[in-house]
Amino acid sequence: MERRASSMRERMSSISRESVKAFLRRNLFVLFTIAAVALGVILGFALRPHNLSLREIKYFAFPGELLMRMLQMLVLPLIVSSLVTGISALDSKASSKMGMRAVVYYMVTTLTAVFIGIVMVMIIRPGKGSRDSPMTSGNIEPVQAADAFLDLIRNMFPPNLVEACFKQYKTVYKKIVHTRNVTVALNLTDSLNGSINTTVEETVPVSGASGGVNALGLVVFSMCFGLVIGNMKQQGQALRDFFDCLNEAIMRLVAIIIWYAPVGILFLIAGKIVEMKDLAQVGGQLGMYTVTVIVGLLIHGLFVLPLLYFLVTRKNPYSFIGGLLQALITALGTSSSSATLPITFRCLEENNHVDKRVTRFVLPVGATINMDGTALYEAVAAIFIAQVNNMDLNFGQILTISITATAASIGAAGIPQAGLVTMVIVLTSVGLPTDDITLIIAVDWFLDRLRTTTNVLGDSLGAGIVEHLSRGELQSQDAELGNSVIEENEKPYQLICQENDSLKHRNSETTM
Ligand code: 7O9
Repeated sequence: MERRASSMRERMSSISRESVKAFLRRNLFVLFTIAAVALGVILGFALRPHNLSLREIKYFAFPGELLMRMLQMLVLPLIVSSLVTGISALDSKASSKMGMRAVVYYMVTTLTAVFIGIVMVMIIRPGKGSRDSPMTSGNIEPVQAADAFLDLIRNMFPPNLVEACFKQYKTVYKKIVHTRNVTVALNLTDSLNGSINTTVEETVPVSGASGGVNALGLVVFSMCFGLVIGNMKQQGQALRDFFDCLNEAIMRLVAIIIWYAPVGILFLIAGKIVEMKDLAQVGGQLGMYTVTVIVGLLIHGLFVLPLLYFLVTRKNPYSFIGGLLQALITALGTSSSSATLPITFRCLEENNHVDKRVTRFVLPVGATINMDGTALYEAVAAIFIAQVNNMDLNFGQILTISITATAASIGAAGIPQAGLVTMVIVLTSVGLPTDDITLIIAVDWFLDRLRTTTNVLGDSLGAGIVEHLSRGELQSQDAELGNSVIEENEKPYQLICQENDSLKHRNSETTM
């Protein structure tokens, strides 16, 4: 009797030990990543009193820089291959329906984010009181909104695909002096006319370029390309296989790089903390402004978006967000939603089991045009600057700010040097002074990280919502057996995973 009880106890403890081990194994990356953030913050603050020189800080942050470079290396082949296969795997009716759903989701959430931002900045009123002096001085280049808009459209159609991988079109201004023949009336009564030559100086927009990936152009091209090869039936099979295989290969590279991510994030965060100016300086209006943006982002990311997810799918949004933790922390560390894209893909597909046909389609488009955090931030910043200048905005002006902030967040990836340029456009649309942007630059690096996290969260929950809404089309496509390229490759892989799980044995290939 006693022996049996003790063996039971032994088995129980071994089971719980097993389950703890399984839990640790499953969440190893996330635990590492959270530990990396904590260590990074501690290390950063521990090194601050040592007053490192700028050169030393640069060397110190080097491992973080490496992570950024590795992630960015993957982004280009990843978005092209995933968009091409994502769209070609769906028939055109299914992809247009899914596209519509995604666009409606993007519009609704971006407008909600702007609304929350405006309500928060109206309630907290961070700009009232005596005026802070700008911490940095610099001149803000004036931008013509019309030219920025035309640049956006131009960037959608890159004339050279290779160049689109590293350059964007940007309008630059040139002063040109030219003579113009002007007809003048010499004598009004006799209608005696003559002509004289005058020199006029004119500022003309000419073509220029700015560094950076032309994401919009590549996204437009890849979507059209995917649509076309999807309709090519048997003839397009070779290309579909090629891009599918390319995508799979890139995802395996992601699985390798993800091991390095905690180290990179540790140094990215520690480096930034060592580098930042003294926090005590950020007080008064700027401090309240930072709080306003943070509260707005928290409300949007932790309540509004999860509520929307719950209302649509009736599933627990917070367990979905739990699966995304690593992507969110990477966004916090890198402050770039495009660099985070490889990790976002992996979290959604591996942890949350979102259909690959959805993630491949929705995530790259979301990373390019859906930026809830950015829209909220720009609206708050514009109204903050109005408050600092004691300007009362009427309803029409607030509406203008919401529309331009939404448009700016959608177009950001297509506008060269977007950060400042979009801010200038929002401010000039209601006649606010653009020089006051220098007021908020001091905290921009910090708020950028938080809004990037919100952007990634919005894209990911969007993928979950679109998958739920499109399950009808996805299932009917599954039923047409053997039609989908993805299904063929996916089945054996899933089988291997299941087998391995039941054997409690992992071979290195499946964990990758
Ligand atoms: C934030 F997904 C890709 F690969 F197609 C892609 C590549 C590049 C998508 C977008 C981009 C890109 O260049 N985006 C971009 C985003 C360019 C300029 C500004 C921004 C806005 O960035 C956000 C912000 O500053 O609020 C934020 N840092 O989400 O990355």
